[in-house]
Amino acid sequence: MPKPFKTDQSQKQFQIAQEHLVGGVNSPVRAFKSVGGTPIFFARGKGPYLIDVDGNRYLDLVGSWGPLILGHADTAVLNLVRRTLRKGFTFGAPSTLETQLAILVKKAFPSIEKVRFVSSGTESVLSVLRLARAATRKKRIIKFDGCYHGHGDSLLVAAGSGAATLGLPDSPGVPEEFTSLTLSLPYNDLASVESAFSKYNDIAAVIVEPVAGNMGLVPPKQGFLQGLRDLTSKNQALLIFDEVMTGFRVAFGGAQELYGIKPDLTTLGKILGGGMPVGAYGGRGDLMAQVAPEGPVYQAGTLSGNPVAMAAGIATLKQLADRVFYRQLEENAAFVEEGVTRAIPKTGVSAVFQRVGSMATLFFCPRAVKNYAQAKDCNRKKYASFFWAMARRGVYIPPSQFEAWFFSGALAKEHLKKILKSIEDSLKETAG
Ligand code: KE4
Repeated sequence: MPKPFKTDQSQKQFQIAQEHLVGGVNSPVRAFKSVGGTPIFFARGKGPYLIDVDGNRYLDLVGSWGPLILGHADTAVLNLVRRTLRKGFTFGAPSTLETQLAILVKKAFPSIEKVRFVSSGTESVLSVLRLARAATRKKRIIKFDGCYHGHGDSLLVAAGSGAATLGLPDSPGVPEEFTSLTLSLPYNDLASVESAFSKYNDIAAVIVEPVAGNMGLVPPKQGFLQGLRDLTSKNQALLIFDEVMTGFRVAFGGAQELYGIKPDLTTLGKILGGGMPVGAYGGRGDLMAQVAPEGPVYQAGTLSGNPVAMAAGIATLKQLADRVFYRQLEENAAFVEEGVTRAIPKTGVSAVFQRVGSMATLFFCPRAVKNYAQAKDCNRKKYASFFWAMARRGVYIPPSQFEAWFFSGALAKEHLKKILKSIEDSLKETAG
């Protein structure tokens, strides 16, 4: 049985936080609503580890929801950020670091001819949808059930991630006028997209998580992404890949590199900022030329492209650019997938492990999960007890069935073996 797991300090800190912060957190999914218990407060991270305020140490499979593909407090990132900080934090004016990061983004994403940096994934999606509607002079947007594209009003329809975790597919405060132009269809269901295009002639764009991570990890079915590419081209609509999570994650060039599909526009975030607040949108030059100040589509941001965040992104992407990194990451994640898949039948639990690159999810259900409806059928109570069984064994996975796990490059073989053993033991404990 694992060592006693103290959470006194987290409980004390959560008590205080709740007096000042809404729900004691700054993002709902951190409130542990779907796994129960007190949210864990972390004191620091280094490499593959997180240490909480009670001194418990964990191998981290959340990586701050994706950004920390290099692990915590990566030395090269730290050094460049430190050097940059000494020269000032932000100028609200152009700096060469923005250009450097933009060049790195274009090197990774050949479909991106021009970039605009913002400060979050939500901001990148808000901006890219405004651009898509302006460029096509059409209003309707297609998204997919269980996909989450940030908390912009018109996209909080059957959204995944925290909205699904809290069972808030549609948030109060969003007037139906704002969502009436959003069509949310089942993920991996090309026929539903085809019939939408035959029914509506005002569809500006289809936005998709090319690998879904916000309903848990659901890969695109063979032909799904190509089908979206063909249907949008045929109907003069734009294809937007929301690669906030998959960008620099499933490959240096994201899902569009992995599956060989060229979207018209792409949104980025998370890894792009190396742990600092950075989002971006970019794509075809003729489309991006319509964004102010080149064109009339307005979008702005006080801290967009600030040097410190740019430095963290540059130092991160430079370590990923040689792609050797991804070979090792793939080998490590495949090692875990193989071990878990072999172990599941021995544990008496009905579960399935799904993975694309270093993104994965263990679903508590008997068969593969291909869409949101199937993800919602999984046994979330089992997931909750599994989450705590893993935490007690020193492995931190997302506190929700509707999130993806992220393997970082800081995990070595001995860590992977500990993770595997913890998963097998935790599954057996959950079966009981
Ligand atoms: P942010 O505004 O949280 O930087 O990005 C929004 C976003 C956009 N697109 C995709 C595909 C995303 O996954 C996200 C944010 N992801 C969630 C985790 N599933 C962020 C975690 C949170 O909300 O606390």
